[in-house]
Amino acid sequence: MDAATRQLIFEDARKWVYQAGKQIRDQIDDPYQIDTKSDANDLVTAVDRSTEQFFTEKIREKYPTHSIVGEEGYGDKVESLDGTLWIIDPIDGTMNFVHQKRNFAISIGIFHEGVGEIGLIYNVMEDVLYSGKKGEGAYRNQDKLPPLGEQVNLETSIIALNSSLACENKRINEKKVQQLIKDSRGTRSYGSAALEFAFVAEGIVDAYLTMRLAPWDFAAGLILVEEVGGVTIQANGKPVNLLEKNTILTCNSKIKQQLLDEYIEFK
Ligand code: 2AM
Ligand code: CA
Ligand code: CA
Ligand code: CA
Repeated sequence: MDAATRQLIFEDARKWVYQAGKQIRDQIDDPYQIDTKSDANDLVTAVDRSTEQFFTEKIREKYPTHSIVGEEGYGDKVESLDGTLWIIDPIDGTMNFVHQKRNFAISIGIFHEGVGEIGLIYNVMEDVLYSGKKGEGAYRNQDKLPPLGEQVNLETSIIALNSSLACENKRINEKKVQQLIKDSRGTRSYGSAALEFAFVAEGIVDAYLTMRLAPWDFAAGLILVEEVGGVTIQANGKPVNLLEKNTILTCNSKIKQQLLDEYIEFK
């Protein structure tokens, strides 16, 4: 994608993100329907749905040849990374949206022929937009984010992870995760994968480890993290797949190998 095209799409995407965010803020205290999806704690609301529909309508009108993947199913059936693809999570952190009325984000990643071109993560209630364009750096509102630090080590790192990783489970060795909790400076759980990615890009968290994220949870985040020199991989060390669920490790490159070698072990 050439820089001029990227800029035009970026400006539209950013405009729509701000509009959608304002709509959400304006109705934050209104009643809305809450349903569950895969289990009783997997929530979805009418606001998730209407926000995704807002984006799909805007994109289809302006960019009819582009494809869309959205969590709530208003996008297309996408089976390849051909062409220009928008990957959308209308509300990332729905549980926070419902219970806290804050700490949730709109997340949009835009890819061209499988290459990450534009990432937008909007913390709606704080009105903070993290944005990035391929090769042009990442921003927090108007401020350019500096490259991630070179002098990072695990002992002084803050690691974002879901506490369930430290509980007995079938997938990964929880003892190693418990050791990671002890060896790192501290851990955090924000409840929005997109914001956790944004915090890695901002350098206020040094890594984020999580199981089973869908493409809309990490599409924007991986572009932002890459723009500040960080890495995003599957927790088994393989490259991420944009069309499937993935385990995810996104972090400062300096601690990647140590995390993979010493703290992440699949059963
Ligand atoms: P969501 O709010 O868009 O569903 C919560 O730890 C984070 O994990 C959120 O970013 C949430 O995204 C995501 N997530 C992915 N799969 C989930 C699931 N089955 N149930 C709840 N949260 C899920
Ligand atoms: Ca969801
Ligand atoms: Ca999500
Ligand atoms: Ca969501």
